[in-house]
This record gives sequence, structure tokens and C-alpha cells, in this order.
Amino acid sequence: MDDLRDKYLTAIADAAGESALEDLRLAAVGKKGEISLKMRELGKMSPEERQVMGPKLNALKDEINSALAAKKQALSDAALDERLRTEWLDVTLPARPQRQGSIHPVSQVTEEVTAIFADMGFAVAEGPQVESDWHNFDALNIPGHHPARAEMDTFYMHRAEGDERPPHVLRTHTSPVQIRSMELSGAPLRVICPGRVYRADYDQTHTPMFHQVEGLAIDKDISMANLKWVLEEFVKAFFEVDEVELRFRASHFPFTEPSAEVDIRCSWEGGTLKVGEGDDWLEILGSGMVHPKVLMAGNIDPAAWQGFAFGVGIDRIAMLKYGIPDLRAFFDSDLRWLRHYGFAALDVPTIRGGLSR
Ligand code: 2NM
Repeated sequence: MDDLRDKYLTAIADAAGESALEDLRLAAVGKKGEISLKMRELGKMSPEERQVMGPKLNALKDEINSALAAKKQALSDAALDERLRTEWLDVTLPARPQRQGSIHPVSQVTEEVTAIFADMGFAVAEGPQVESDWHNFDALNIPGHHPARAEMDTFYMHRAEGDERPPHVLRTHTSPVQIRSMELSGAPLRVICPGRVYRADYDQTHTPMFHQVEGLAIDKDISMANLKWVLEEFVKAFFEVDEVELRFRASHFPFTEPSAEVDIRCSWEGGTLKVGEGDDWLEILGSGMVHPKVLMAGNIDPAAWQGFAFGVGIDRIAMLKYGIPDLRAFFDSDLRWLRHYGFAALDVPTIRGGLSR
């Protein structure tokens, strides 16, 4: 009996798989198994012999059955571990690595600018790219005879023969979106308007479609001092530097009074731009206090409210920040250029995480 016990327990311990284990079960405790046959022999024994052998055989059968069960569990645990180890899949990998795209610098910079102004409490508004003549010009204090209309090199939409109404235009700036925001929300108001704008101009530094962000803040006691602080905070966050110096130069826009162009102190030493130090000045912004007539066009009472506004060219500040030399390459859809200057799709700009990581 001890030989039988050793033989089967050793064989069970060494069994390589579930089918070997099943063969062992049949050989030991199956209908024609060795232990079952021994149990059948109990009938031929004397009652004294049977009284000793019966319990021993039963105990052996139980022991072998539980060894079989334990081994079966161990084998299936090992099989599961092996599957978990070999059938592993990184579900965070991109689904189609052979088609990785990239985020266009204009999109990236739009997101960066939006994140910075959102952090200062500005909402984001969008509007139509085909605008009414009134929203694009009249509401912004640019009347029909005003030279700014001609200067803007406007693209005009078609009107049917004999239709005397002024044709719609491709918006020449995003200011009409701010007129719409004033009409829609009233004062107080803090909003930025990023988007595409159009002017019939094409050379080294101009494309007929380009991108702008304009900002507008209206409240009871808003001044040029608030404008200066907001623009300083913006420039520091955008160029990721701790200190900047801004220079306001008197200028003229029909929609602001007074108006100022804003330069930032910089250096071009070694051909690379450093913001906040050096003896050069970089012109990046137009700004001013919103003209009372513009507030009135937006149904806001200029006797009760005032505000500042500004406009930035996105393409230009993208070129400056990321060292992109040629504006026209922005719109060539050249995949090699996009791979070089593009951004990873999952690197969303955040104020805390650093904008351009
Ligand atoms: C600029 C410069 C100065 C401007 C004005 C407005 C509005 F609609 F609120 F009056 N939005 N943006 C503005 C002012 C834009 O771009 C160079």
C-alpha cells in the first residue's frame, strides 16, 4: 500500500499537464484503477483483514483524490499566470502607429493663448467667417468712406445683379465676433475671439488667410493699467519667462481711443529670440480703450461702461516662439514640415504643466 501511495503521489506531483493528470486519475481511482481493483478485493478478505484494509484503502483513495485536486488547481493557476504574462497588451499605445499625425503649430499656439486667457477669466467666443458688412466695418467705427476699408484689402462675397445691399465679406479681423458677444451677453464682459481672418494680400510676410486672437474686457472701471497688466501676464506666460518689459507706442485704430501698439523687450543674440532681455523691441500687439461708438454698436452704454481691447497675430507669435522662419510654409500641408514643427496630439497645453512641453 505504501508503494502504491508513493508511486501515485510522486507521479501527481510531476504531472506536466491536465491530460497527464487525468491519465493518472484513471490509473489510480478510475473504475479499473489500481486502488479501485484493490477495493474490490476487500470482498474476498476475512472480516478481520477487511476491518484493517478497508479504512486504509479509503484513506489512500481520499489522499490521492485531494492530491489530484490540488495539482489540478496548481496547473490551472500556472496556465493563467502564463497567459497573463504572454498575452499582455498596452492599451495606451496609439491604435495605428503607422499613421501618427501631429498638431499644427497654429492649433497649438491657439490652445496656448486660450489657456492663458482662460486662466485670467476670459471666455472664448467664435463667430462666422463670412460676415455682414455692418459687423465687420460699421459697428467697429469704420464707415464706408473710411480709408481702413480700402487698406484692409477685403474679399467681398457675390451679390445678385441689381441687389443694392452691401455685400457680405470674409471677415478681415475677429472684432466682429466681439460685437456679437456684446450684443449677446452685454456688460460686464471678458472674452477672447481666436480664429481665421482674410485679407487680399500675399507676399513673404502675408498670406490671404491668417489667424488672430482678439481680446475684450468691459466693466465699470477698466483702464489702460488693467490692459498693461493683462498683456504682461500674457507675454510672460506665452514666452515662458519670469520677467518682461512692454513698451506702449501711441497709434491709431478706428475702434479704440486711445490706441497703442505694444512692443516687448528682446534680444536676437546668436540668431535666436530671447524675450525679456536685450536692446531690441519686438512689435506683437495692437490695443486700446474701446471707442464709445463701438460700445454703442454692441448695445452697451458708454456712459456706464468702458473697456480695453487688443489683437494679436497667432501665426506671427507662433513663428517667434517656435523659431519657424517662413510664414508660407504654415499653409503648404507639407507632411515633412508638419512632422518637424508639429506637436504630439496628447500634449495639451496647461498653465501649470508648462505650455509647450
Ligand atoms: C486690435 C487692436 C486694437 C479690437 C477692438 C475690438 C472691439 F471689437 F472690441 F472693439 N476688438 N479688438 C482691437 C483693438 C484689435 O488688433 C490689432
